[in-house]
Amino acid sequence: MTQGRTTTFEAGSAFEAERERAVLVGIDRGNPEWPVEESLAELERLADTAGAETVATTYQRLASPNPKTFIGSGKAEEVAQLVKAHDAQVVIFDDELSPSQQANLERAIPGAKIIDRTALVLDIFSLHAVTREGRLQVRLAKNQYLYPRLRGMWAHLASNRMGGGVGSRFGEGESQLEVDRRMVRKRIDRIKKELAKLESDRDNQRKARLRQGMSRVSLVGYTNAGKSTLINRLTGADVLATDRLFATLDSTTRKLVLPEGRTVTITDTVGFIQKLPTTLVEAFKSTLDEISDSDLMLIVLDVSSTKMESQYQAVLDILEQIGAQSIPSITVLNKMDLLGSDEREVMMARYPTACAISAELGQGIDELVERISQVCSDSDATLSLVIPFDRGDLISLAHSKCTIVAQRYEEDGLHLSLKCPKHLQASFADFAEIG
Ligand SMILES: Nc1nc2c(ncn2[C@@H]2O[C@H](COP(=O)(O)OP(=O)(O)OP(=O)(O)O)[C@@H](O)[C@H]2O)c(=O)[nH]1
Ligand SMILES: [Mg+2]
Repeated sequence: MTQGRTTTFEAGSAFEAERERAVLVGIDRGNPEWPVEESLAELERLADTAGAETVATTYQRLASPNPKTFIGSGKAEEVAQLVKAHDAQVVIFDDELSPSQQANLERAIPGAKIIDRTALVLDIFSLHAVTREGRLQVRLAKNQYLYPRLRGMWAHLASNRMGGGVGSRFGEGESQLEVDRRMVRKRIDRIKKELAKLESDRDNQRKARLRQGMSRVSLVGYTNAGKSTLINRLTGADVLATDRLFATLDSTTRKLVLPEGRTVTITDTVGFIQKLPTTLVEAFKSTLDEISDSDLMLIVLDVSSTKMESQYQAVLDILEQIGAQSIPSITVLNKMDLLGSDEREVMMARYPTACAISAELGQGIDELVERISQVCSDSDATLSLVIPFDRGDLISLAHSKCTIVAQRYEEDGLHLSLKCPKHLQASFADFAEIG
């Protein structure tokens, strides 16, 4: 027996009526971390961001998706009825559909475009990508997503009535419906090559920062947690911070001078979401490398979200996926201004080592900066060195970037005891004092 629930909405204003009308479909797997209603509510926000109005949502309780049609065939019939009743143009599934599921659903639900969460997220990414690298990364992800789905998808998009709108912004040139796998493969290779070029520029910038011995701090967190608001607050950057999902796709790096004079870099980058498509994680590798190459992560949490803990877990899962799980981190409880004083106490008791802030109001920022200083100096090593006098470069590096504990001049050079940031240790490796 199938169980489930259907919710419908009255059409909104005339303006909304012009937006694409969408039916959302999920599966209730009985997952307590992400109850299906919550996941569908998030899907509705994503649909809204992409420009679709949700006219009905429905779900079915299933232990695992039906391999043929994702939902059961009876439920698919019900969705087809919903589409008719609400004059919907698009049906959005809350999980990634396999190419054959998608093709079968297109047959079972005629007259509507069938897309999944992945296509929707890709769609938003393509709306929000600004830089050349961001656009290329999105194009890569889309083409990789499209590749196994070519037949079904093109046949579907070939119909004029279905073209355009949510889930179909597949970039320039993609209206050439006759495109075949070989061409897409070629395109993927070309994009990868272009990205590799850009990546080497980025690598050079990163190396330059490394040579300067700056610790690299990255902001990570669920989309809409307040990362961009925080980088603006910390560094006076003017990154767009707004109440919409995936406002930031492109990384921004700014310098921050800590109270003791040490300069670090802070990088704001793309936010995470549960069920983040793997194609996106792969395509955004160089952007995500900003995180996996950093020395310290500020994991920004939105305390006003009822899903904060599940969002935190989703962030930790993705950090593991990109190999960043063991980078030192500070948990930052953001939007504390939205909690009442009792709730604040509960929150602080639950995360006693976290930093509580309001990026918006600038509360708790000094303490956060203090914590960043502490963690950065924790990784300093104490070195005893003898630097020959003809290595003025190293002597000045030591004085400008390290904390000198003691120094004395001897015949063989300058004897130094210093606290040295991790990145600079290699520069001094040949000059360790022996004995
Ligand atoms: N009340 C309150 N709102 C905040 C705070 N920090 C951020 N916001 C709001 O939360 C929304 C999202 O903020 P962003 O800084 O854009 O979030 P983000 O993490 O960069 O989001 P993405 O770039 O989409 O991943 C904006 O409307 C901010 O004004 C805060 O401390 N308190
Ligand atoms: Mg942002």
